Amino acid sequence: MNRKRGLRILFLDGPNLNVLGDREPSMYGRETLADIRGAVTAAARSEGATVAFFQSNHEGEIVERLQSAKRRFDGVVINPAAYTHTSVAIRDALLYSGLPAIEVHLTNPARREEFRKVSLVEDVVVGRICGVGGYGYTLALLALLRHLRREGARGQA
Ligand code: DHK
Repeated sequence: MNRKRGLRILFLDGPNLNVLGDREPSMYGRETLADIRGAVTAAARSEGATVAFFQSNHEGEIVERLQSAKRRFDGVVINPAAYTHTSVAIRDALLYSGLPAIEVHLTNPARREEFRKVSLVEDVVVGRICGVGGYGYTLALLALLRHLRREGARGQA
């Protein structure tokens, strides 16, 4: 952690999250990814943290972004979307990055179809925030910053 620069958090979003607002609004809401990013950016500014965003519909691109995040970020907020339920590759890349992560979902997958009840990253993240829509991203940022600051303080003790 670099105290002068502030903590750097990478937000990663998986497939179909680029069409939020237009996609099954009764399920995912009317908020767009740009709206969510705006709220996260404002929260990051007041926390003195730096945020970067990446969305892809392609598994390999998410894997590559996680690989390159190692040593360039302090933590990750990830919504792997449909890849949550299928991608060993994203799980492995998250482990490779060595970065503490929070898993976010707009909906609560536990209340949906059986196949959404499996998360291949749930046991390698610090925590999960589900079912509160786009607000979950801001909550994830605050939770991750708190986690990192606590870990940092512990490291100095
Ligand atoms: C988003 C998706 O695209 C789904 O495939 C997941 C997740 C749930 C969400 O709630 O953010 O099953």
